[in-house]
Amino acid sequence: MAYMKQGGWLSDGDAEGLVYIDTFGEFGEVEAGRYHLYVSYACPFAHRPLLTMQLMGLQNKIGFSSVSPFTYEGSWKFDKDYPDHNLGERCLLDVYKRAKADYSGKITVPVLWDNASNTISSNDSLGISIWLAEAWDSVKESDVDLLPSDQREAILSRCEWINDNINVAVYRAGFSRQQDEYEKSALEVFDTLAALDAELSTKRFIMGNRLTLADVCLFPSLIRFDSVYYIHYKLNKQLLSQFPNLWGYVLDMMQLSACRDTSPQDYFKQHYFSAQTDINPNKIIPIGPTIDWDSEQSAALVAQRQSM
Ligand SMILES: N[C@@H](CCC(=O)N[C@@H](CS)C(=O)NCC(=O)O)C(=O)O
Repeated sequence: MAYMKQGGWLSDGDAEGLVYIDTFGEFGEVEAGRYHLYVSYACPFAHRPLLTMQLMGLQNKIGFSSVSPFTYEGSWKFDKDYPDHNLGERCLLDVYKRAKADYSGKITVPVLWDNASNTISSNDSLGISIWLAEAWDSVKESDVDLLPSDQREAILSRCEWINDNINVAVYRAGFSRQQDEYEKSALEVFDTLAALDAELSTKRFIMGNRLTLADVCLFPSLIRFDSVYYIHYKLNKQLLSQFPNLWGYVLDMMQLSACRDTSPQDYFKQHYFSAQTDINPNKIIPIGPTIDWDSEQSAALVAQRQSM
């Protein structure tokens, strides 16, 4: 496991006994141009604040950079195709070091950098998304309300459920080291997908007819399913595209530029298949699948969802 220990880099260290000193989590004032969001397009957790920002139309107020799909010494790096547009650093660990020279912990995305206080505001994907949805509501340039106050608690509890049963559950299956552990985790994922498919047969979004943070948490795992998780994590009982309601939901979401622009399938595959070498030691990137988001069949499913 790669991480930092009191400012030193351990590309393959034993994390036992590591004291995680995580002092991030302070957001400053809402100010255009002040913050920069670091993500990897591959990471479903980083996808949350990136989607939130784009769905709210905050692209002109908050910048973002994606790290390269390819890692260096087991950690996130920038390169000429995926540069750090804010600080010009070469690796994400340098951004963490700027914030805290003796940082101990993992170098994870997302990171929200505050240019005014010259530090990391937060590296917690849901925390950043909630802050964006609430604190930036009055300056947003779209009419979505991702965290309406009348449903706040219900939405956040749904986000937590989606996190445990989908977002993290697919990794549990994919990184299993025992047959029985894998089978149990993989079957749990498919039970959850079946339940969600049934749920979405009567409503367009998770909370009914409005798009909320619950969808911002669910969509990132679904959009990676057929191109990555199905083969890489051996979640191959069924393709997501074989669940009619879940697939219609994904196609419907993909009509939004915020979803389409932040879901590069080739990048997803480049990262997962090249970086997670425990699972795919030869780093072979599969040739498929080819997904046509705009076929006639897709358009018919989208029309059906949009009339719900
Ligand atoms: N608690 C974090 C978790 C994010 C996370 O797990 N990010 C992964 C990528 S999907 C990461 O950066 N991993 C790097 C590592 O573990 O070294 C959040 O939700 O914001």
